[in-house]
Amino acid sequence: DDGYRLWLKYDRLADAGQCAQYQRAARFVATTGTDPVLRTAAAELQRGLQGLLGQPVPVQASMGALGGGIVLKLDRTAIDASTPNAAEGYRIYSEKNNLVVASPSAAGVLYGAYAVLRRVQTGGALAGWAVRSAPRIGHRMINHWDNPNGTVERGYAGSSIWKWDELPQRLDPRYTDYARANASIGLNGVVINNVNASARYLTPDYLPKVAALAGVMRPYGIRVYLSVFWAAPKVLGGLPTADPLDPAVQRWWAAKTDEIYRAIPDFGGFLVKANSEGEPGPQDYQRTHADGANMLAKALGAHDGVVMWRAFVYKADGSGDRFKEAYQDFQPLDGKFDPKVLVQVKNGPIDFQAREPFHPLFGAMPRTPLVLEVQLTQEYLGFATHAVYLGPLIKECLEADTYAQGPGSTVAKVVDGSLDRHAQTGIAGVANIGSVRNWTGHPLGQANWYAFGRLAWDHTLDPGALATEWARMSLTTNAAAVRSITALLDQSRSIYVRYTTPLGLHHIMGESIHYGPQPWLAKAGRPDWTAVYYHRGDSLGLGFDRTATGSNALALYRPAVQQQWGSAATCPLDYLLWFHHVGWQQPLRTGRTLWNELCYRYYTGADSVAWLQKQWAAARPALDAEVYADVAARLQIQQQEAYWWRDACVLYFQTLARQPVPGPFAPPTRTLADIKRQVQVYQLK
Ligand code: BDP
Repeated sequence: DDGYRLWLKYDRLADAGQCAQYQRAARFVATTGTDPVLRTAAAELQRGLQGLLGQPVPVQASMGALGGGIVLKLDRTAIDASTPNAAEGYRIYSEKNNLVVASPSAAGVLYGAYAVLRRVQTGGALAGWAVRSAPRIGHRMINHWDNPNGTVERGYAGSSIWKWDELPQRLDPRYTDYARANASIGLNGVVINNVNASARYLTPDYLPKVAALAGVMRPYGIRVYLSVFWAAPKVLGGLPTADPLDPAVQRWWAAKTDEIYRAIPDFGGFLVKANSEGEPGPQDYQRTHADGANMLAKALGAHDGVVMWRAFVYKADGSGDRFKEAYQDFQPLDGKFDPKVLVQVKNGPIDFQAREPFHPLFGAMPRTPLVLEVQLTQEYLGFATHAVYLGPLIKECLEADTYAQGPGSTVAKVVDGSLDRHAQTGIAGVANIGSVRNWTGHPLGQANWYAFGRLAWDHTLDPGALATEWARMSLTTNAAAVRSITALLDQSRSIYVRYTTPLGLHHIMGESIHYGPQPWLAKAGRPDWTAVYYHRGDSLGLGFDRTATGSNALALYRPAVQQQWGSAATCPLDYLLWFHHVGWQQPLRTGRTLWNELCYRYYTGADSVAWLQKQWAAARPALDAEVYADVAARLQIQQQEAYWWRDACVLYFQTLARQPVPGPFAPPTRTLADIKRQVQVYQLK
């Protein structure tokens, strides 16, 4: 198995009894009409069921007299209209010996069709099955960081899947399979290019190419969006400025937007990274992010599209606490954005670290719809060599309580619009997808794409259950094997945190590449790109004091949150060094001193990779040999690199703490100099 089919494998079910039951319930698929999305739903069901059940499943217009089939139908009353995103919801129920999949929209029927397939793939009964489901979040997006030259920023799975030189004439079949995969997990939007955007996509040369991709996505209920380069009116329009308040600039964007909609009538809208990491933006003209976003919203005019404006900004000079900067720029703009604007906020205040506290903007901008952005590509999580299942990370953020309107004001409720009654809502995952045959490089990385989509649909789902679902659909139906793979996935992120950044350490990875450890990094392009800026280690202790005696970033949160994290004595250890500078000899509530606890976590974390390997080995008899070997080899690399992280961090922090490695752990056999040499290799051009 080369992994290409993802979770849409549809191999013949092994259990003959079960198969026979499904066969009786899936003799045909009935649907009428010519709607392309409805046609997709029927075709996907046919394809999936024929594979799983090994019998012909004709698509027909009538349900016949005897029943025993699956009926797809548009029905405005299928989902209560007051349910958020009701139009995309589906209802599945039995009627006259048929299973009916009904929705107010063809896209909803498609999602229901995939739910039927998932049900069969995971062994649930079809007879008597009744379910109603609507997505809790409206814009469920994949953000590609793909460049026009085919590279992918922070991509570890080959090159871009988009072949610009072949478009629009040649449509790689992979585009369709990509659309199928997204639709099957409920995703409905794709930003096809990098936030560090090229103006190229907006040219008359490239718009037909983008339109061709949109044409592939459309029958799967997916809309295409573009990241835009803020200075495009200068680069493409020959204007002297990109000032959002300049009428010529406004006219340029309005005309460009009309041109896009002529080519792509269902174009989704714009994603913008402005005044961040060297990208131009409205602040270049002393305008605010709201001025910029609102200008684009006006340009969209009557078109059905949105602006997703990123809040990932931090001061160009690296002064201050980066933790606070997006908040300082954006929070005062709450209430100033056009209704077509959503502000897109990363899960944490710094940058996709293995564990971050939730971003303080969540709960602080009640009048602005906030899109949650998470990173599926493992930029800071070991690329495609470390197994890190992100379900728990995403869920941890969604469940974090902002206390914005008292207890229970979770990030999920901010994002799904229920807390502040927003109709526009969104969630975005930065793609971990590339041109390699198995899409994600690490075969287990597929689970991150999968879990993201499922949580985007319903954030109340359990990440462990999603891991099980994914493993069953993608790897094996053997129950014991699925259990050990689920355990592996479920624990993988917390193990990664332990051997890389325990106790709330963050941003101590290799310079620019963001791979491997480099906690000693003290000089970089700017202070907030170093490691010492974040860990603040010295002879006394370790950690960034973000309380009132330090940067006071903690004050950005509600009092109840401040109380939770505000005292080193009571702060959960997972967040300790995010907020406190703690003495090396300070006893923690585990009974160990900070230094000993740090060592304890690095050592046990690194050793736990052996446990991951054991889980994988236990599943071996039930796994495809090719997939087994691939993951097993990657786990070996992970083991080796976990020791690398451990030794680098223990040895470096030891130069500050001046304490021995506590028993029963043996001190590293290599020296810090050995490790630094190894890290330098990654910094060579
Ligand atoms: C950082 C990445 C950088 C991205 C940036 C972003 O290192 O490549 O451009 O995020 O999100 O983590 O804009």
